Amino acid sequence: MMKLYWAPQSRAFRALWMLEEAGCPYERVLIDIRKGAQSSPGFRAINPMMKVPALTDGEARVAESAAICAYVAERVPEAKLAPPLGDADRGRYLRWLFFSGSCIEPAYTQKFTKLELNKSSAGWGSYELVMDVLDKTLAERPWIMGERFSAADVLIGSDLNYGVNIFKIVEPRPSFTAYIARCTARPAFRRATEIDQAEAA
Ligand SMILES: N[C@@H](CCC(=O)N[C@@H](CS)C(=O)NCC(=O)O)C(=O)O
Repeated sequence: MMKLYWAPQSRAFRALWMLEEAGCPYERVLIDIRKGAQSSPGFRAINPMMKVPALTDGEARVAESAAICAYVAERVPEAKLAPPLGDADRGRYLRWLFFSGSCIEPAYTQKFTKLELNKSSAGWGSYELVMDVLDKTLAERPWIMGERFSAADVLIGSDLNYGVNIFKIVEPRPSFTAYIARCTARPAFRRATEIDQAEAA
């Protein structure tokens, strides 16, 4: 059975939401990052970066929230959370899956730290460019891939929800507000939120 190493109120929420979307049995192992449990030798063997989330599945070890979402989508194909191998949509899907860690997260860090960077050297261009591309895409469709929800929405939905509603570093735009409302209304998102809040309390 898949085991999720997680902590409430952290990026582990993405993996929690993804597993709830997949609807498969899994076990949760709490890593209390506020008390330093992430640096125990046992957890370091799973993720030497000492960060949650991490996932094990038999001998498999997966870290990085986007990799975990991709892994779970492939592990539970019946949940249809990713276009299958060979599907023409696979390219766009992978692009959005990687967009979270490669573009959205660094753009947030840039905004947060007010870093001035050369747009050609920064892999994400600029914070404004990342937000404009997301805005244009989400204004045209309910989910990042179109009509169908996918693992990429777990990442991008979490990023936008954190950016707009939790950290408040992203100025709300109509497309973002509507997209976040669609994401947070999903039963799996609500179950994950209940689990997260129960542990945080
Ligand atoms: N790139 C990682 C980031 C994970 C991450 O930064 N996790 C934070 C919580 S949000 C953490 O475990 N921090 C504990 C620490 O670094 O000591 C991912 O997407 O999974």
